[in-house]
Amino acid sequence: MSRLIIMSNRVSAPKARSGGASQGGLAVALGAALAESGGVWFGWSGEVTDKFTGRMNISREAGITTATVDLEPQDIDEYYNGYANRTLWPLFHYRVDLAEFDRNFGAGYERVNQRLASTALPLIEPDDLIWVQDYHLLPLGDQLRQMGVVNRIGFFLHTPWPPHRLMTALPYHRRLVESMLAYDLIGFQTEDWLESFHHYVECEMDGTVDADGIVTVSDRVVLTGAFPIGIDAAEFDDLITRADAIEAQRTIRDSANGRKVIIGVDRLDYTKGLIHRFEGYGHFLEEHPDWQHRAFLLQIAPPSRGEVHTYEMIRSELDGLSGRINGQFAHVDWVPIRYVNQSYPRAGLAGLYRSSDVALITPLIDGMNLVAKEYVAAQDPDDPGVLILSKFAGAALQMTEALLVNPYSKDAISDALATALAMPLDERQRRWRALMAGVSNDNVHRWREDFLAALAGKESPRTMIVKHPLIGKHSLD
Ligand code: GDG
Repeated sequence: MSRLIIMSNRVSAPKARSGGASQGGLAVALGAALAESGGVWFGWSGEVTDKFTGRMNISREAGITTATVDLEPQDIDEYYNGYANRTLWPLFHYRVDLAEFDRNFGAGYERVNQRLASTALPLIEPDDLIWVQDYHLLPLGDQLRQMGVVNRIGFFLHTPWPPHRLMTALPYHRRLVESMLAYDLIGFQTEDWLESFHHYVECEMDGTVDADGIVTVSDRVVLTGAFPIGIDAAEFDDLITRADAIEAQRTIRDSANGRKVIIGVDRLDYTKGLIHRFEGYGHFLEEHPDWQHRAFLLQIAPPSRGEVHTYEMIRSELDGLSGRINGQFAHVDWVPIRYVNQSYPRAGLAGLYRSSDVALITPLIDGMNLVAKEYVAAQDPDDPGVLILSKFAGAALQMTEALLVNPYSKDAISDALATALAMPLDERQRRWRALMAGVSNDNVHRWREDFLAALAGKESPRTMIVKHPLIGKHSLD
C-alpha cells in the first residue's frame, strides 16, 4: 500500500485515545486513512511567526505524522483572510458582490502555496500518494510539479464550483484553473459542481470532457469526478451515549417544558442562510399563531473568521434580527429564538440533535452540508425528528426524503415548519429510514476509499445517479 500524504490549510492533529469524540468525521476519516498507511498530514500550524523559516514542527501519534509550518502575518492577511476567505469563498458561493479582488491577495496566495510546497518537498517519497484539500490550496499541486514531484496527486474541493460566467469574474481565473490541471484527479462534492467545472474547461480553455470525466486540455489529461462526502455515521451511536450528550438532552427536555424544539447548527457564515431562516421563522409565527408558545428555535452559531469584515456584519445583523423577533413575540414564559453564539462539544451537539423535533438547515448554497447528515444519524429510530433542508445544499441531491425548501422564500420555510411540526409518526419514521440508509451507506470512510482508489488508478470515480431536487417529488414549493 502506498503511503498517503494529506495537505490541507489546517491540520487536525490525531487524537490517539479520544475515539474521535472531539474530532469531526472528516478528521476521523482522514486520520484512519493516514494511520493505515503510516501517513503524513501537512499544513499551516495556525501559528504566526515574524519571519517565515520553513521549519516544520513534526510530531507522531497513533501511527500518523503531523508536519506543520508557521506563517508570517502578511501571509495570513493576504493568503488566508484575503484570497481564500475574501475572494474565493464568496465567489465559489455565488456571492460575487462580496468577493474582493486585490492583487496583493493573489500574490500572497501564490507565495504561500509556493512556500507550503517547498516546505513539504522533503517529506515526499517516490511511491507516496498526495491528497490536497480545498480552495486554500488550488495551485499547490502545480507548485509541487514545478519542483519535480511526479507522484500521483489528487485534489478535493469541499465548496461548490461556481457557474462558468461567474468564475470569469476572478482576475487571472484561467491561470488558476490551468494550475489545477497539474493534478491527476480533481474531486467535487456533487454532479452540479462537476458540471460547472467541465463547462468552464470547455468554454474557456477549449478543453474536452469524455463520458468517464476525463478532461483534456492540450497535452494535459486529468480525471474528474463527484465524490459526495459523508459522515462517520457509526460515531453517532457512540456519541449519543456519552455523558455530555445525555446532559444536553436533559437540559433541553427540562427547559423546553413540553414545547417542540426546532434546531439549527451552522458556523456563523453568510452562506448558511441565517438571516432568511430567522425571517422565515418569524413569518411562520405570524402565519401560525397557534404554534406560538408551543415551539422554539434553538440556533447554535459558533463565530468563525472573525477577522473578515463581512463576518462581523452578519453577526451584528443577526443580533438585531433575533432581538426584534424575540421582542415582537416573546412572553414572560416563552422566548421564540434561543440564539447561541458558542461552540458545543461534539457529544453535546449530538444530544441537542437528538432532543430536537425538527432540524431547519437552510443554507443559501453549500458544497455538501454535514449538519444535515449528523442530525439524521443522531435521531431515535422509534421517534425520529424531521429534516428541513435547503434544496441548494449539495446534500439535497442525496437526501430527497427530507422536506426540501427554497431557503430564500419565507413562505416555503413557514409551510415546511408547519408540515414538519404536524408530521405523523409513521411518515417521520418512513422518511428517516430512507435518509438513514443513505447516511450509513455513503459515509465518510467510503468517500475517502472511493477517492483514493480513483487516485491510485484502481477504478474510475463513482459518479452519482440522483434525482435532481428541483424536480424531486418532496419539494414543497
Ligand atoms: C465545508 C463546506 C462541506 C458546527 N457547530 C459546532 C460544530 N459544528 C460542526 C458540525 C459539522 C461542521 O461543523 C460543519 O460542517 P458543514 O458541512 O455543515 O459546513 P462547513 O463548515 O461550511 O464545511 C460544506 C464541508 O466542508 C465538508 O466537506 O459539507 O459544504 O462548506 O461537522 O457538527 N462542532 C462542534 N460544536 C459546534 O458548536 N463540536
